[in-house]
Amino acid sequence: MIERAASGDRKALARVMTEIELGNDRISESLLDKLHGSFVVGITGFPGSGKSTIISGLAMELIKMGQKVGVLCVDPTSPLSGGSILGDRIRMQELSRQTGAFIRSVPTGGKKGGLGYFTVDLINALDAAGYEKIFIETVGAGQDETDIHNIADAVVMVTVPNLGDEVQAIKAGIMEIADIFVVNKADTGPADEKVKELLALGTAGRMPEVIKVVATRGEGIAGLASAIERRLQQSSMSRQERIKSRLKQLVRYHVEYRLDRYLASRDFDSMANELMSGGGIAQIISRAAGELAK
Ligand SMILES: Nc1nc2c(ncn2[C@@H]2O[C@H](COP(=O)(O)OP(=O)(O)O)[C@@H](O)[C@H]2O)c(=O)[nH]1
Ligand SMILES: [Mg+2]
Repeated sequence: MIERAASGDRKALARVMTEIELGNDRISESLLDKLHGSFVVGITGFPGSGKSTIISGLAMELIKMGQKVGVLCVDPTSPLSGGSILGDRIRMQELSRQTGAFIRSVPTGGKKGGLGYFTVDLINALDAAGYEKIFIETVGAGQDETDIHNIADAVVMVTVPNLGDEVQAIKAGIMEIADIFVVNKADTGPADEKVKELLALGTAGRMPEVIKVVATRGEGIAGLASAIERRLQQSSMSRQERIKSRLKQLVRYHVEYRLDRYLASRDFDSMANELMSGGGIAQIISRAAGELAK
């Protein structure tokens, strides 16, 4: 299945991803000697800011140049409410018909930090299958959403005119939030003011890159594509270092996954009793740690 996925079989790739999401570690492990070290680009911003439309535009440009592009749409909503996946599907309809594109939505499954527990494994699956650029669409304005910064080689934050609130959020730490800012929907309001506002948050040492875009008309997409490309080429990390740095996150996520599940399922009542009747804390924890690895 892995071999077929790596050689371009899309159905096999979809099955590999399903296995990953079911928590099949063997599958995740068998990808490791097939990684190329693809570039990962995070696209973040409020719902409705135009992330999916922008990714569509960017990906179509890359596909025209002969690249293979993977897209992971992280969906923070609960499976019960159905999520925003439908909207993403519609926005990316043209893209999804391209043989050079592979789009997948990823439930967060309750993980904190903005991404799902198995996102790095899914990146690896796309990487092993030869997708050289991987976009991750994630909802947020920076603060509650730290994962993407540890995983992506470049982060783009999408804002729109007439939305003042998030500038305050950005002020908290502009440089940590994104490498590139997009003022999308420049056709709907005072976009130049918004650009100025964002630029004003820069410091002498580091100015943010701000790009005006009308994603629905494709305006500014080429400029954004080259800004992202510049950013990726500036990175001093080698392919091997990119792979390694993502694997560090993979291990963290898997620990988090098991820990969260453990905490949700355990009978802490009996542990409290054990503690009261003289069981040591370290003893209880070491038994818990043993169970985590199972
Ligand atoms: N007027 C205008 N509408 C846009 C633009 N970009 C996206 N939209 C619309 O905004 C809505 C949300 O876009 P979408 O890409 O789904 O946003 P997401 O939730 O951030 O992924 C859709 O109806 C898009 O057609 C733009 O540049 N101008
Ligand atoms: Mg979307």
